[in-house]
Amino acid sequence: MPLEIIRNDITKMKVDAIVNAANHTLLGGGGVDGAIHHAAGPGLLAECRTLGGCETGSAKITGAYRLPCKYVIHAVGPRWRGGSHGEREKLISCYRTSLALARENKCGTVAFPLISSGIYGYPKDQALKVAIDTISDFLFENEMTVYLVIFDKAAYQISEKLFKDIAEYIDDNYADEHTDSRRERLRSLFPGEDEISCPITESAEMLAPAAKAIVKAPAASSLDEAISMIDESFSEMLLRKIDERGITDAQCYKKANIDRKLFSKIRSDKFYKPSKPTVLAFAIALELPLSETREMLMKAGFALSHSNKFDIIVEYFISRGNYNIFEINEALFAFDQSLLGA
Ligand code: AR6
Repeated sequence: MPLEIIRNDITKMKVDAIVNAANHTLLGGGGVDGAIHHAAGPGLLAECRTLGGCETGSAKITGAYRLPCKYVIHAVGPRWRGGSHGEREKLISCYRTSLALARENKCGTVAFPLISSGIYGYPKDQALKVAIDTISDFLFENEMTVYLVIFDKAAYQISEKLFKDIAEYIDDNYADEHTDSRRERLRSLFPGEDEISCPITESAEMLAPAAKAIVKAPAASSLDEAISMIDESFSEMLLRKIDERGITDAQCYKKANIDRKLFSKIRSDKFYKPSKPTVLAFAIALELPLSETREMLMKAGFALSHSNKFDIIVEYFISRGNYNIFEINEALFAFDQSLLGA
C-alpha cells in the first residue's frame, strides 16, 4: 500500500530510509531524534557534525549506522507559534524535501514520524493532516511506499466532532441491525427487488460473486449451461467502471492507495479474488454510490454488513459522498479497524 499508517517505533523499521524529526543543529536532541541517535550509535552523530546544520523546513541525508535501514533523512520541522508564522508551509516543505531526497537516493520505502507534533508542539490533528495531504500528493506522481509511523495512539486523532458523529452512526446502525427482520435484511442486500424468487439461507451474504445471478437465474439444465451464465466478475466490473469514469488505470489505483503490482494482477486475472478492503478501496476511488459499492462487493463474495464497525464506518463516508480514502483511513484507525487498500 503506497501510504500506510502504522503504530510502531520508527527505529525498528526495516525500510530504505527513516526520517528524523531533528533540530537545526542536526546534533541530536530528545523525542524521536534522541531515540534514533541512541539506536544508530556514535557514527551517526559524527556524520551529522560534518553537515553544518540545516534550515527549518528542509532536510539532509546520512547513513544509518546500526539502524536496520539504509539512510536517515534529518528533517527540521517548525516550532508551533500559534499557526500564523508560516508553520504549515514549513512543515509541508519538510515532507517534500525529505521525499525528494528519498527519491534521489532511490529509496522504495520510507518511514516518517509525525514531524513537529511532539516537543515542537504542532497540534497533532493538524500535523497529521499536513503529513497525509503532502505525502499523498507526492504519491500521485511517484512510485514509493511511505509509512507514517504513529508512536502513541493519542497522536492520531480525528476531530472530536467526526469521532462523535461516526460513533453515533455506528450505534444507530447496530440498533437497526438488531431490529431488522431477516426479510428486510435480504431486501437491503438485494435492493430494488420485491420478491426473492428462491429460498436463500442466512449465509447468503457470504456467497460467491455469482450468488445474485444464481438466485435470479432461470434454472439451468446442465452444469455447463449454469457456468456459462456466470455474472460479470469483480475484475471486469472494475475495468468497466474505470472506462466509464474516463480515468486511467494509474489514476484509479493511486486514488485507491493500491500498489501497481496488485492492480496488474487484478487486471490480468479475470477471476482475481480481492480482499474486502481492496474492493472498498476501489469503490471509493471510483466514487461509487452505495448501491454500486454493494454490487462490486457482491462480485467478490462480500457484502456491507451492519454487524461490524469497519463496514459501518465506510458506509458512513460513502453515504455522505466523502470519498477521501485518507480521511476514511484516519477514521478507521481511530476506531481500531483495519485500513482500506492492499
Ligand atoms: N518512533 C516513532 N515516533 C516517535 C518516536 C519513535 N521512537 N519517539 C517519539 N515519536 P518529537 P518534534 C513521535 O518531539 O516535535 C528533538 O529534541 C512523537 O510521539 O520527537 O519535531 C529534536 O532535536 C511525536 O508524535 O519531534 C528537536 O529539537 C513525533 O514523534 C525537537 O525534538 C515527533 O515528536 C523536534 O520536535
